[in-house]
Amino acid sequence: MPMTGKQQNRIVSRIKHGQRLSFDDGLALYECPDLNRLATLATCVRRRHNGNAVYYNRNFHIEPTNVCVNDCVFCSYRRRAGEDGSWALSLDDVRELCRRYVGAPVTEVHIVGGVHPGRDIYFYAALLDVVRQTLPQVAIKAFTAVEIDYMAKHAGMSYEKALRLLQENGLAAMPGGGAEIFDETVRRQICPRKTDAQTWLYIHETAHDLGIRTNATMLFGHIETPAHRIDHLIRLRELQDTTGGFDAFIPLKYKASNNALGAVVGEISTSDVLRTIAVCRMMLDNIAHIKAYWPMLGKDVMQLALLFGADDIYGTIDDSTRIYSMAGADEHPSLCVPELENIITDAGFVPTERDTFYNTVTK
Ligand code: V47
Ligand code: SF4
Repeated sequence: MPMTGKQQNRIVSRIKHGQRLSFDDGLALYECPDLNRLATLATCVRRRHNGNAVYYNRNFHIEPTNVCVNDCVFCSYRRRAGEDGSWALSLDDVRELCRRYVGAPVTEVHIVGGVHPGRDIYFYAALLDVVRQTLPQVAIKAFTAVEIDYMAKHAGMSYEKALRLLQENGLAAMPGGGAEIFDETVRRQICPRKTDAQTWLYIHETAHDLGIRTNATMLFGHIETPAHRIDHLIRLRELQDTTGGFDAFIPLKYKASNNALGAVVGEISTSDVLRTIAVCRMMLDNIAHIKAYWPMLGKDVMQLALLFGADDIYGTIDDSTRIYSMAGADEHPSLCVPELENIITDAGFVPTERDTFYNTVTK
């Protein structure tokens, strides 16, 4: 049902005064026929958090393996051990990969992969140590809560002990993957074996308590409804009220190529993507940054996303991430700094290089 004039006035007034939006407000925003209106409102919120800055960082990815014990139906990336197209990097492979960046101005390495049944927390602690020894200046953002869950259970450790061990070996921050959609009925259908919502949130809470900053994601545009998305955002907002440990939120648009779910659902339109980014910006009043993840959105939509509340266009990723290319995005995602800066300037914002913790990097 389209939003009434009264509802619209209430939401506009709440946004102007920096007041929290309710579940119903979020749903009403999804019904708003006027996309320009959403852009204006989301921009009002983004300016309060970030002024005119649009952030980027210089990073690269390591994907240690695509072998995974889970079988999420949206995943194009996962393989069984030994299957064609599977990989599992050794510690020497990781060292070799890191050596390519010695002396390069990267400030972050992002490490995410599948949940390999043959690799335990001690392997991953050693992997962190290899990265730290090879690139001591680079902040390590590694392992989704799903990977941590498996490592801890496999080692019979509490999440706190597991996270401490990884932290002692160089873990500085955690990416936001594995959150998907928290609603239990949707989760059972799209990722039945994955860490449940409560555990995902608990692992992030534990990380925050240990001083490990984290991100959060939401995989949208598959079988979920707007109500499921708003519920997801509110669960994150509640945890953030308690810990303040989330730095950024990344709405991830579902890509339909080469995965089982793609046989049943297609991909949503650009206007639905932009609407969702705007609603995320408005609902998550206590998370400072919204990332438009360009390897998944493409460069043009990423630039449009800046007008719908996003303030971070992620990094200068080399062609090292395969999660999205295997799901139908660009084959070799890579953007250089002048290109990133032009995209930001052309959209009317100020390019700002950041480190993992959103400190400005001066050139
Ligand atoms: O959780 C998997 C998603 C995530 C598909 O924290 C898909 O800075 C779309 O953690 N279509 C992992 N998405 C990626 C991740 C991440 C990405 C960017 C930035 C950060 C950060 C973290 O990739 C998974 C899942 O939601 N994903 N398959 C697909 N077909
Ligand atoms: Fe495994 Fe991640 Fe793919 Fe799920 S999305 S099957 S956890 S690699």
